[in-house]
Amino acid sequence: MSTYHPLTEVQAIAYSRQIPNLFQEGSDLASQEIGDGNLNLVFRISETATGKSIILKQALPYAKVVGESWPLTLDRARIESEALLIEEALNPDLVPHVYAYDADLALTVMEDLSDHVIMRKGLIEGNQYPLFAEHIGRFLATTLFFTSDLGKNQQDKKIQQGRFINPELCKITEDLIFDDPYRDAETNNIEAQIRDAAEQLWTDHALHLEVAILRQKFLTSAQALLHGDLHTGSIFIKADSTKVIDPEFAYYGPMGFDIGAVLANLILNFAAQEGWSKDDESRAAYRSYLLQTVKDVWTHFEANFRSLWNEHGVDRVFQTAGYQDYFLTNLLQDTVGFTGAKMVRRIVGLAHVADIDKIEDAAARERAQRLALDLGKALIRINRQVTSIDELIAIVTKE
Ligand code: SR1
Ligand code: MG
Repeated sequence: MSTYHPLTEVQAIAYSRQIPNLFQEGSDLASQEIGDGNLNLVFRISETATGKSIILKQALPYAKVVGESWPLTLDRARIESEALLIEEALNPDLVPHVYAYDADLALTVMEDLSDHVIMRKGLIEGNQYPLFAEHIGRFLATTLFFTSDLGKNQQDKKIQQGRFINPELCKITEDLIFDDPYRDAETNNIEAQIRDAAEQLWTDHALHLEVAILRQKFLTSAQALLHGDLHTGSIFIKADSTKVIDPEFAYYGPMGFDIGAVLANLILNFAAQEGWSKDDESRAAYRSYLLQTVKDVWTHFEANFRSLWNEHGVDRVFQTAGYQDYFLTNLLQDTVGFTGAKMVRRIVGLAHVADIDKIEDAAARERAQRLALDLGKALIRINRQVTSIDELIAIVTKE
């Protein structure tokens, strides 16, 4: 019989006491539920005497953002903990360490990263992270390459894929990103001031064709083990360190979906500068930093990925002259398309981003929303024609 129950702050302390080799027996422990995401409980447990702390992340059997009317599998906690272990083995410096996983409670015990900040918050505050592009480019290249048929034994890859069949979480993405924004869906969350722009989306048939092609890739293209929800709220950061968290949406999917998630959230913040920058000069400077980061993420990713392929490729046929270039052009195109789709969903879909929603001035917020929507649509429209990252940058600069 399952012993699952959502923990209280007090129960989280009792649970932490019985984890071996963490806290001193009988020491004073403090507990705080700090989860601000859409789905889970997150407890921070700290030992008063030593300052030592851990995180307990527990899945709820429903989507917290909507309520108990939206049941959600607890198996996502297993998927998250297994994905973190795979990611940590490939990039030890770029993910939190997992101390333990409890299947009965759907709970993962992991390293506390409270000395970092959530990157979305850092960007909203106008901070710059010069090492981020190198870190995330390496994370993406290593994780995507070594879990794909390019870098992993292809029989082992199929077996691993079986552990990451994640139908319920994938369904959320299929609906919220690749369907609902393009029709008058009940789940949509559209501010009245941009209703006209949302309605235009619903009748844009050329756009719908591109979204259908992207949706098909999301449903069927099992290229690599994805994080599955790699927005700036899934990244902890400080000047010299980047940590990717929260891979509960992990599954085998198209590589461009993860890369696009990173780029989309940088460009959403670019649009949000309508509300955050104090004057034209600071707006231009911060936007230029964001766009340079977009370009650098792709450049670091591509350089790392090509070098891994050249050194560790497992497939003789994939070493055929010209195939690597063909693959990377297609991947860039997918990335551009998924970037656009991930921007559109954050403006008219169920789950928005604080970068834009927290702009208090309604007129500035509307400008940011319209800009993000226009950029997202432009990227979706152009995706299958792009051949260099500079074309993506040119579209964002031009809109
Ligand atoms: C019901 S969950 C809404 C969104 O939150 C997650 O972070 C994913 O992006 C999902 O689409
Ligand atoms: Mg999350």
